Amino acid sequence: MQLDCVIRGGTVVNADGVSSADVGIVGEKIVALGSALPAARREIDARGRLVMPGGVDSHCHIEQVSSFGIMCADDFHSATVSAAFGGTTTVIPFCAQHRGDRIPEVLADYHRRAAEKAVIDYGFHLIVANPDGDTLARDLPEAIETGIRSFKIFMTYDRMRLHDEQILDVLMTARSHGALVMVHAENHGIISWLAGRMVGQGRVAPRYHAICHTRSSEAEAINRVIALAEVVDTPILIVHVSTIEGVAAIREAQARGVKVYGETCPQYLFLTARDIDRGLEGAMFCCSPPPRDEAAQEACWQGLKDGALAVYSSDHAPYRYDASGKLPKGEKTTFKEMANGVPGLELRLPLLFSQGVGSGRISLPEFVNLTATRHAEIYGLSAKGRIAPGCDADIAIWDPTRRVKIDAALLHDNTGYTPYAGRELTGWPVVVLARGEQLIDQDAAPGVIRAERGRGRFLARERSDALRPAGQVIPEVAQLSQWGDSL
Ligand code: DUC
Ligand code: ZN
Ligand code: ZN
Repeated sequence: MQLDCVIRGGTVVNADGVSSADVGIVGEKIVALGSALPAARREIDARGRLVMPGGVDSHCHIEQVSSFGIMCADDFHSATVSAAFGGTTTVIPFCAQHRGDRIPEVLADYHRRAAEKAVIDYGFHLIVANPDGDTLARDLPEAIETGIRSFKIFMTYDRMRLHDEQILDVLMTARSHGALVMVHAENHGIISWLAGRMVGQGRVAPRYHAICHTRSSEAEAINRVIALAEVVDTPILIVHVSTIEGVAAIREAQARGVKVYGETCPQYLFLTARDIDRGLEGAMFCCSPPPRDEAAQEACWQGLKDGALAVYSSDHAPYRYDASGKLPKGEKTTFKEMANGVPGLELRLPLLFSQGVGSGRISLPEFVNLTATRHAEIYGLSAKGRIAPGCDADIAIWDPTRRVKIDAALLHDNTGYTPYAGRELTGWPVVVLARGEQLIDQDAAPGVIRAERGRGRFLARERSDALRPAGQVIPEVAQLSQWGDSL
């Protein structure tokens, strides 16, 4: 067979192991893995380099309006360009329903904007803020039919949060039609009550944000939503887990047989609340939940190691340090008014590689699993996240020795700063292919991306194993005959 491209002489890393192999590509697909593959039209020399699946970032906010009505700094072009430079070749951002929005219109709007601009492939999750009768009976099942197989729900934020009965409704719909429910788990009452007191006392600096979002608020909400998921035996995924207690609650539930997945993000491994404690500039480190302390970082690392946390995503939520984002009221902005979130699409992989693989905390296969393979498995993208015949040729070739000092000017998103400025990382993606097209070659053309706007494709996601109920209905509920098979 005439190969279009061979990546020759590299070390191929998959979630199940490391091997020395050439990778043969025809068109958009990987077709062969082996030694001494025949000459191809295009040859990429990967000697001394790691050949890894492009990252799959299953949690990022792109061209999305927050519940405060603030548009984030990246559109589908800048965000996907930034992702590609960081070695990520698939993203799953959110289509956000706000109260009063109709879901079909929300979806059409995001589809249109992404199709015009994305340079890498993308799926969508759907944020559900208004689970009324039509939404549950018609709009969510229809969205699932189109391959949007995950919903995000919030337990906090005045304009987004669902109460327990609404959460049960969404869980039941997800169970019946095959979707995963992602949960922003923080106790609203604790946070808003504390924030009200702080603001009343004139304590309005960013550091009070971290104080109001207590560890207990995360722990309570995670435990509560796990209890709700158990009632209807529906798999859930807790996003952006940040605390010792949160990781422990997920691990305990998993040990009981509950199907609950966890996610953590760079900000919970590499930042602490001390980063926020620098006056107004702390706003650049403010996200929800907030970074905690070294012990919490350790718990998150441990969770990634033992599977309590299945995936490591960016939660890229970019807001500029100006009136368009973090500081709507300039220097008078209180922590309650500033947009929540930090950028991370481009540095997600380099940070974990340098600090995780480089320090020996995680192995290369674990790195690939946490950044690509597990995302693809859980979110139903069987052609992504692996270097294997039949998979899409989405590949990042890494120079494991390249040292890079982080500076916002190096990055390609529109945030204008990075919380990781000044850090020295070792290991960097130098060549990036997406469905066989070489988008980036940092050796031949540093800082250049060759990718047509809109080349990225929408990915209708499959019904993955993660969506299958555990088969563990609590006995009292199982006896309710009217629920019968629908449970
Ligand atoms: N939740 C997120 O997942 N991202 C940004 C802000 C938030 O509350
Ligand atoms: Zn969230
Ligand atoms: Zn998020």
